[in-house]
This record gives sequence, structure tokens and C-alpha cells, in this order.
Amino acid sequence: MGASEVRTFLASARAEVDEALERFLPAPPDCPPLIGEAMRYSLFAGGKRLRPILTLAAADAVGRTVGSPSGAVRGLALPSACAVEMIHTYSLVHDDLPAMDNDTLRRGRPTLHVVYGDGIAVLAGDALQAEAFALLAREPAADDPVVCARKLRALGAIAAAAGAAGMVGGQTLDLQAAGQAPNHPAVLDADGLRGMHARKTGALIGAAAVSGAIMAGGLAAQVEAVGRYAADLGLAFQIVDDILDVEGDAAQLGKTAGKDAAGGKPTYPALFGLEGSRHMAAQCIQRARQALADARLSEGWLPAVAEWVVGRSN
Ligand code: GRG
Repeated sequence: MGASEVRTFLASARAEVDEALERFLPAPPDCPPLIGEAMRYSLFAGGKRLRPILTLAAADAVGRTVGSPSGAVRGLALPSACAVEMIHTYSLVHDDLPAMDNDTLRRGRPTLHVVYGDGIAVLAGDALQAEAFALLAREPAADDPVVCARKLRALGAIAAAAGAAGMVGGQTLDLQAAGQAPNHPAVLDADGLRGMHARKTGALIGAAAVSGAIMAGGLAAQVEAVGRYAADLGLAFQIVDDILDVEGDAAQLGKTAGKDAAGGKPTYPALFGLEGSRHMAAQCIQRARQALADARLSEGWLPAVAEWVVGRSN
């Protein structure tokens, strides 16, 4: 797959996701204007759309193995793609609150609570999560029991990834490690750090990819391989995120740089050095590619998405 084809795929997937997000979100008079506006403020602030792109790429990879037209599988997977992006955005909004990371810059803009206040930011995050599950239950609208069964599995995978065993659990460990859970401190070693990130960011990245494979009708072995690919991709993503926090600047990242070190957080560069961390990220991508090759899912965009994750600068 050439670089310009990859760029075209990424741009078209982003445009499709953005259009669908706007269509799927509630708007006045169904909701008060302010909450609709606050949800959109963060959702359309220029995120990379990694997770929904993964959903669409995983659906496409599975669809290729059964000869499904790419438009058809993309349509089946688009609601999951959008739901995962809504949940991701809610997590960023809540993470940025003074009660958590207390950040003022996100996606290159003042954070939601800085502009709309803490209360509206809490509510916009809550609403984004609720709307994500409403969307998963509603779309794709179908009476076909096969599609309904896929929807239920995708919804279950995404809910588990967002909940106490996944993202919320990871954020809990993060708060404990940062000394922000009174009377419940935790010290993370290298395994603890990996486990915390596997929950906090890895689980949703995994569910993004797996839900795409499920919605495209993937066989059990294909869904499992996509899950292994995404687990390594999620780890690589986090390692690169830590490296960028050391090397990047706020203008490039669209968020405050150097926060991890300043907050005394355990990070990959702190534990393994920059070179060691880069090497670990490269090994993750190697394993992710192998998982695809083992299941004959290397056709399509998933290998290129993995390269993009390690090569990114924000
Ligand atoms: C509040 C329940 C709850 C969870 C928050 C994911 C998370 C959990 C907090 C985010 C903190 C953070 C900055 C983690 C580093 C990795 C990460 C998720 C970065 C942001 O994701 P990107 O780079 O963001 O995909 P964009 O803006 O491009 O979508």
C-alpha cells in the first residue's frame, strides 16, 4: 500500500466518521442547545480519529476475506466507530477536569471545562457516553437477527472496554499511582505500568478494532487475531505517547507537553530510556503485523495504521 493511498484512506475515513458523528449526535430540539454545543466542542476539536479508523480498517480487512463490498462493511461498522470515538472523547473531557488531570489544553483548544465550566464538562462527558450506547443499540437499524447478534457482541465488547475492568479501571490505577486517591496510593513497576495502560488506553483501542471485525462478520479466529493486533498496537501507542510527552511541544501535540515527568508519573522513557522505548514500540508493531499475517488479514489498511501509530508526531 503506497503512502498516498494510505493518506487518502485516512482522510476519507475521517471525513466519513465526522459526517456520521454529526448525524448521530442529538441536536436541538431533542436536547438543550448548550449540551449539544458542548459535546460538539470536544468531539470536533480535531482529534486524530485513530480508534474509529481502526474500526473501519478492521471491518475492511475482514470484509476482504469474504469478498464483501467495502462500502457494505463500512456501513455496518460505522456506528461502532462513532460510538468508540464518543467514549474516547468523554474520557478526555473527564480526564482534563480539575478533579483528575486538571489540564487546560486539549486537541489544540482550551479544554471543555475551561470554556463551559466544570458542571457542563461533566455532563457533556456523561452524555457522550450515554449517546454512544444508544447509538450502538440503534444502528445499523436492522431486523436481521445476524446483524442484531453482531450489534450485541460489539456493544458488549465496547462496554467492557469502557468499564471498571477497562478504561475506568486503568484511570483508577492512574489516580492511585499519582497520589490522587486519598488513602489508596499505588506504586507501579514496569508490569504495573503495562497493566494500567492496557486498561486505560489499550482496552478501548482493542474494542475499536474488535468491534469492526465483529460487525463485518469475522470468524472467531479473525476476531481474536484483530484483538492481538490491537493489544500490541495499543501498547505501541502508549509508548509513543510517552516519548512524545518528552520530545514534543504543546503546539505540535495540541495538549500540554512534559506533564508526565512533571507529575512524577511512571513512563516508558523513565523506565527504559528513549532508545529502549523506541525499540519496544517497534517490537510491538512487529508482533501486531505478525498477528495479522497469521490470520491472513494483512490485506487492507491495518498494517499501515500500525505504522502510522509509531510514526506519528501528535
Ligand atoms: C476519565 C474514565 C476516564 C478515563 C480517562 C484515556 C484516558 C482515560 C485519559 C487520557 C489521558 C491521556 C492523555 C492518555 C494518554 C494516551 C491518550 C489516550 C491520548 C489521547 O488519545 P489520542 O492521541 O487523542 O488518540 P486524539 O485527540 O487524537 O483523539
